[in-house]
Amino acid sequence: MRPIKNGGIIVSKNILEAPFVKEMVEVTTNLYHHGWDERNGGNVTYLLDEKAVTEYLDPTKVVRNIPMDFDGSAIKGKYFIVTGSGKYFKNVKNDPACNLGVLRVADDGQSVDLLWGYTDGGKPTSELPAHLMSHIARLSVDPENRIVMHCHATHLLAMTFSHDLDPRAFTRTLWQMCTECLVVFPEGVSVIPWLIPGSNEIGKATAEKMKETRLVMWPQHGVYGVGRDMDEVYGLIETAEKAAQVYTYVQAQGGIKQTLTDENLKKLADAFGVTPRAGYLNL
Ligand code: 2HA
Ligand code: ZN
Repeated sequence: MRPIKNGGIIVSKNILEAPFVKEMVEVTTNLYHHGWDERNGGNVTYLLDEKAVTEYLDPTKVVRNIPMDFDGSAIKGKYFIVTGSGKYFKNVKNDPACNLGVLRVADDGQSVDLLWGYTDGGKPTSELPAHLMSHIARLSVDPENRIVMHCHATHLLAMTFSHDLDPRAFTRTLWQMCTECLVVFPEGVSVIPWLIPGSNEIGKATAEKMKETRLVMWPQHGVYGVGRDMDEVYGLIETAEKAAQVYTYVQAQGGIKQTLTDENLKKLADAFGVTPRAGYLNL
């Protein structure tokens, strides 16, 4: 809590009431209840305006400095709220201060300054490199991007075992499973090779793809999504996951007998004013 002078009266703004904390609590709870983040699965990072942070926290009061293993100079000074390493999304709502942290990328670019949270001495998610690299990449193509979200969406994950991993083929199947998919992610989804989680290598591969698509599949692991707000990124993952669920049922029911044709998809794109990824429709 930070004491603030308001007309001569000292008041304290409770960070637990901050909209960005509430949004993090809500989204992690939803991810848990969908079954997409078992145990310590999943991680979320949310880029915050300095002004929003300083309403609740004194930016000169650094709780501790936490080293990181990659170069974040491109976003030094930027503030994020980040889920904690090893923390269970199931527990965020009962103890946000232990399971979340507000941090600023330090001037050296090699560490972060913790301003609030991780009260048990914890650290930011082990996927911080993939997240921050994805923020940097995404901001280069969309300056309004704020959120990177990773989860283990069940049916999407399952599809990475049974479906061709070619991004065009993967995207086309998702587009065909629900009419809304093409409208929600006309740029398609990317797929990276299987790589070690938490590594800079997986961070670089993910971030590179984030310049082209807001959804990136991690085979045999899960999905990454980005967006300007929680609704956008959650909605993206939810829509792709629903399509993957339908695909699972369709396969279980004996396979595709009819589907959306490329002509249907083209008409849909025209009706909703979206441009399907070039070369992804056979027209
Ligand atoms: O943070 O999901 O990919 C837990 C994970 C790692
Ligand atoms: Zn994961």
